[in-house]
Amino acid sequence: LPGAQLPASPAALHLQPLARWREITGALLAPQASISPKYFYDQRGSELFEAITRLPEYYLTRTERALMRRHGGAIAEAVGTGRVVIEPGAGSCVKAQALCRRLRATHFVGVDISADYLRGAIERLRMALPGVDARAVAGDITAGLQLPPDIPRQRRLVFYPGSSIGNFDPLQALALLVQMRALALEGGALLIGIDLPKDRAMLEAAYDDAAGVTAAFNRNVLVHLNRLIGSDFDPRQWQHLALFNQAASRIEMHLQARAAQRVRWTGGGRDFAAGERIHTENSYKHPLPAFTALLRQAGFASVQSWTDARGWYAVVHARA
Ligand code: AVJ
Repeated sequence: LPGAQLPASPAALHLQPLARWREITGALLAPQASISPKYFYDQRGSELFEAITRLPEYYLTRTERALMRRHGGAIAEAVGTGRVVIEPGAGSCVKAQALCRRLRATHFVGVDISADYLRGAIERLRMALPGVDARAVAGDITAGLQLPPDIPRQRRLVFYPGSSIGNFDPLQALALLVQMRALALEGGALLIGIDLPKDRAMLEAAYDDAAGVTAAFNRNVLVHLNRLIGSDFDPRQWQHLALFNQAASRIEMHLQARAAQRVRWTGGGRDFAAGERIHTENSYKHPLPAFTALLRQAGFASVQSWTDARGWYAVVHARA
């Protein structure tokens, strides 16, 4: 887009870290345009994701919850009680609360980039479990997180439920698992949820529900970007796509241009052809043996797992 001019008010540019602007616009300008799935979760996006977890087609959340209930005793026995539970991307801390109760955890550390939301969640956890020393830490584990020095170094358990690891390609996932092992320290452990490979129709329905909630969630990323980089995306011009890529064992979400259009943002822009796609998310479905191998590569030992009767989902415990 030659000669793209700055908008009347380039204030957005000053309020944003330049690094984020560069990251977002760089990805939009690549031959295959993409948006990182981390930008799904503004206020509206977080609400839409909550709604997704209650959809009949989205089996993940309720399958994990049932697994944690059904095997809660065995999991607690394997993990051990009196743990220091650390949850990266803690969000509402609802799952952590159940786990901390079950494990009679001594400490809980919720880590999230959205610090305001996290503080409220930690407050609720403290009310429900007054015996637990609960802390909110603003941070991002993918960016080399440092915990406050008074968090005990013994008996740490990194908790990463919800199959969020699926958003990372295998190499990034390996790097993240290495980070988690470093966070757990010697004698610590990881408890992680993963979604398993399954029938294409079932996967595609889970990411393209009949009520259109996932489509709204996908399109909302454009509204969020409009605020972040001062872009003028029209979400109605973009069609939600969810496709299972069998070779890579991942669900891909895309936004496909309904017509040729020009999108401008602060300091730039791009033309999109009709039918052109922006890749917005990968959600990997790791076979359990492959994921176990990844854990071992990351330095974890003695991997144990629990799977539901239908083989849809797994909760995995690995010692650091
Ligand atoms: C939050 C990454 C686990 O991949 O299933 C839900 C996000 N995207 N529907 C997933 C998501 C579309 C979700 N994770």
